[in-house]
Amino acid sequence: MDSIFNQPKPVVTIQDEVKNALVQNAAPYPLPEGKRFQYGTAGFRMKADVGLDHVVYAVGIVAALRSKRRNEATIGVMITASHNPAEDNGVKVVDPMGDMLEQEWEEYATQLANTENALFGDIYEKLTNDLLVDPVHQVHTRKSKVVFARDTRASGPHLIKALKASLDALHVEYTDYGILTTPMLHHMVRCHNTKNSPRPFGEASEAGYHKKMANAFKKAMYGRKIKGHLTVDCANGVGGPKLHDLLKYLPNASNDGIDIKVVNDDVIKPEALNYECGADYVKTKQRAPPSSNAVPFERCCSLDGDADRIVYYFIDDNKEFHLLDGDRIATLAANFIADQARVAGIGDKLKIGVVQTAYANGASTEYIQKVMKLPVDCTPTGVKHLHHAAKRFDIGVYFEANGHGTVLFNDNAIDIIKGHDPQSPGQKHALESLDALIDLINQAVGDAFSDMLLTEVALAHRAWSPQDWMNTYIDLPNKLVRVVVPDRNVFKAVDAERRLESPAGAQARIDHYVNLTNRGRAFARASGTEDAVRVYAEAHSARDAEKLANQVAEVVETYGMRAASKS
Ligand code: NG1
Ligand code: ZN
Repeated sequence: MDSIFNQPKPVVTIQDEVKNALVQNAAPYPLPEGKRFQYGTAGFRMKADVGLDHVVYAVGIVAALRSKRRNEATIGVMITASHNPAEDNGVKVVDPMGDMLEQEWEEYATQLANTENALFGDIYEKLTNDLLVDPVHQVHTRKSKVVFARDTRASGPHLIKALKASLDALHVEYTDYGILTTPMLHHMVRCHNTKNSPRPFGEASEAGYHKKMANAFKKAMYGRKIKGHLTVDCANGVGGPKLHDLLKYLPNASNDGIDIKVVNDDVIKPEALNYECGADYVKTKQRAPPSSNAVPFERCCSLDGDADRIVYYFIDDNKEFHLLDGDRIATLAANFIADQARVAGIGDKLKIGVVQTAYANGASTEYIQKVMKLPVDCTPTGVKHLHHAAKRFDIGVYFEANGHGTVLFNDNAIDIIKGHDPQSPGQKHALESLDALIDLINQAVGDAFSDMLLTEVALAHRAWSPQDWMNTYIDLPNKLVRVVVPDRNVFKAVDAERRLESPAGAQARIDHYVNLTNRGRAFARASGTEDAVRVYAEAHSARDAEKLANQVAEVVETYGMRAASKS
């Protein structure tokens, strides 16, 4: 039988007008000499003034191609460098359902970013033929669609100009959302692409985002009261103005709602961004931002620079700091959701699970498995891996320890929650809270606002103070070390990054030290965002965790040097 796959592949020629425009519009954004760009875990991220405009121009081409590949679905482009310093910036591409760009396409983005201006027309033609033309998938003349936004960095407007220049050359239909948090942009993308589907995500506007979340929050609270107030550190980033917007829609303290005190919301002084504040500062320094004026035993949380990450914390009456990180949010959320499902009478119909990375504290993993009796999956670092793994559950809760994460409800879970006939008022309450959570949780991507409101709802339902939450399990002391080596790429990790496959012999040395340590666990892996190897160690005591981390760091240094001297 003559299958269409046997037919010769047609060749598409791009009009000279488009190829020339691609080259001409790129003129203000040359490829800097001697630089090599790579689309990593967080897209492209670097100092904003060393060729990032060239990279962003190239990303416009990627987004246009990606939209065509997905039958002119709307693709997102976000300009942000998250928790990095103010002088950095970055860019990442958002796929149609609001998730991260498909991994295979990271390579095309890398190729385009490293292309000289003069070759943009030719590479566009080549990639069109390689990626879009096959006997079953024809390139048609409908326009690609892209939506984009930026955070509050000073370099943002210039980079947006570069992005528009390549989108214009390709006649892309686009919407400029101005300044948004990263998760808000993901929300917009998913709204656009689900407009006519059986499960529309919502209204693709800022007001639409705020209304959806505020209404879901009110429903999920179900008349519960929140004790005390919550201090939110916005890292002097985009989260500040956007949280002030969201607060206009949320019920306030005098209205049975939430009493939020916003701190670090200065977006006027560019250098203030992420400076001595924000989720990354709090997690890595293990201390409250000096500016937060934390009151003993009151809930505090910190967002990162683009508001896709959150950690909670409090200080006690000795001013001692207590961190409630992504692992804590995951356990709180999973526990709450599993309980509500049980009360609603649908617990046995739903497969609920938690996804973590190797950086999750061992005590949290044990708590989920042994006390909560839920399955735990471990994936490599980077939310795209966790997101993917979470889809294997009906309700998949995923969080990185540093506070990136969300909860995914699949169609089966949504159908069961919406379709179950409650047998008692208790069941009805629980079903309605679960239903509200489907909207409260930003299922496109981890969202600091949504995770914050979910945490508040779960604490209110349990009437828990931050200490009650802290007392659910005791973290194992741990230590994270950054080791600089001549070439981090010689360190190849396997088994969800928990073991080193190469350099040969290194893992055996690590195992040796781990086996000598009481409750010891350690691993080393090359960072995906920095030129370094990260070492993580935990043990029953802080001294042992530190000792083990130093021993493993030494193994990494030795094997790193050895590999360099051989090459
Ligand atoms: P790398 O640099 O690959 O360890 C870091 C974080 C990740 C994730 C990414 C993206 C740690 C140990 N690693 O990755 O969790 O957040 O940045 O931003 O926190
Ligand atoms: Zn971020």
